[in-house]
Amino acid sequence: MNPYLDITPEISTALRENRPVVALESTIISHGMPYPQNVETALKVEATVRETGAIPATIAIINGRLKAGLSTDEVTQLGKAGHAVAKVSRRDMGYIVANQLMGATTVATTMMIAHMAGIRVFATGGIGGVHRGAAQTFDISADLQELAQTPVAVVCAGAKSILDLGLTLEYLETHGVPVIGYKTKQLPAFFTQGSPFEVDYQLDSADAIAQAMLAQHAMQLKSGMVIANPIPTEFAMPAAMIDTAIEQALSEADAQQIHGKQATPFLLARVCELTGGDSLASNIQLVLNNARLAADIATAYCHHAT
Ligand code: PSU
Ligand code: MN
Repeated sequence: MNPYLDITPEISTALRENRPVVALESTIISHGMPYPQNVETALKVEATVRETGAIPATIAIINGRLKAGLSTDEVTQLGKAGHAVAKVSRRDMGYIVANQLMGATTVATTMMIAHMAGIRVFATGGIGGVHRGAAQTFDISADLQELAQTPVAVVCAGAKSILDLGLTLEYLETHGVPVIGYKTKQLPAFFTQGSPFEVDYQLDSADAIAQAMLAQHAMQLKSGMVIANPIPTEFAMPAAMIDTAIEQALSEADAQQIHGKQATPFLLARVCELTGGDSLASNIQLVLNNARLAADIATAYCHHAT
C-alpha cells in the first residue's frame, strides 16, 4: 500500500467488490471554473456519477495526503481557495506531499492517484496538450506524458483550441496513446462538437470502449486512453465566437508573458470572461455528459472484468 494514500471506505469497498468507480479531478474546481459554480459543478458531477450507477472519487491532495474521495467540505475548500491552491502536476507531487500542503490535481496527477488506488476510469472537461507555438516554447502538458505511462482511461470533450490539436494528436500517437471518439470520427474541440482532425477510432458504446481497455490491460500496455465525447448539440457554442475569444486570450497571454503552469489557467479564465456566462454553462454541461459516459464505461469494465 502507498503510505501517503487515503481511499474513503466507500470507494475501497467498491473497488474490492469490483463495482464501478469514476475518478474526478480537482484543478478543474480550483483553476478551471470560478467560485461558486466550480463547487456546485463538482458536487453535481459526483451526483451524476452516482445516478448513472458508479461511485465518484474526486481526487486532490489535502494537507499532504493523496485523497481518493473528498468530503463536501474539502470540495468547498478547494473551490473557495481557487488559484491560491497549488496546481499540482507530476513534478510538484514530492514537494507538496513533503510539506503537507493542499494541492489541486491536474489530469496527470489525478491519473497517477487513480492508478495508485486501482481506479480505471476518469472523467473531466478537457485535457492539457501541446500548446500553440510549442515549437518555440516547448510547452507541452505533462498530461500527455502521463497518458503515455499510466493505464487510466480519461473521458473528456477533446481539448480546447487554446492548444494545437494537430500536434497534440501527433504527440499522443508517438507515445502510444489511442484517441477514441465516442460516436464520432472527428476530434471534438471542447466547446464545439468537431474539429478538422480525426480520432484514431470511433466506438459507439461504453461496452466497446471497456473491451478496448481490457485488451490493453490484459496485454499489460502501460498507456492510458483518451475518450473524446463531444459536447451535446444543445450546449455547443458557435465556433466563430469561441475562436475570437481564444485568439484574444492567446494574444493577451503573449503580451503579458504568461507561461509555464500559469498559461492554461490564465487562458481558461480569459476565455470564460470573454464569452460570458454562455461558455461556463457549456463547460458545466459537457463535464456532466462526460461523467455519465465514464460511469457507463466503468460499469461495462467491471462487468467484463469479473
Ligand atoms: N483544460 C480545460 N480545463 C481544465 C484544464 C485544462 O479545458 O481545467 C486543467 C486540467 O487540470 C489539466 C490542466 O490537466 O489544466 C493542464 O494544465 P497544463 O497545460 O499546465 O499541463
Ligand atoms: Mn504547460
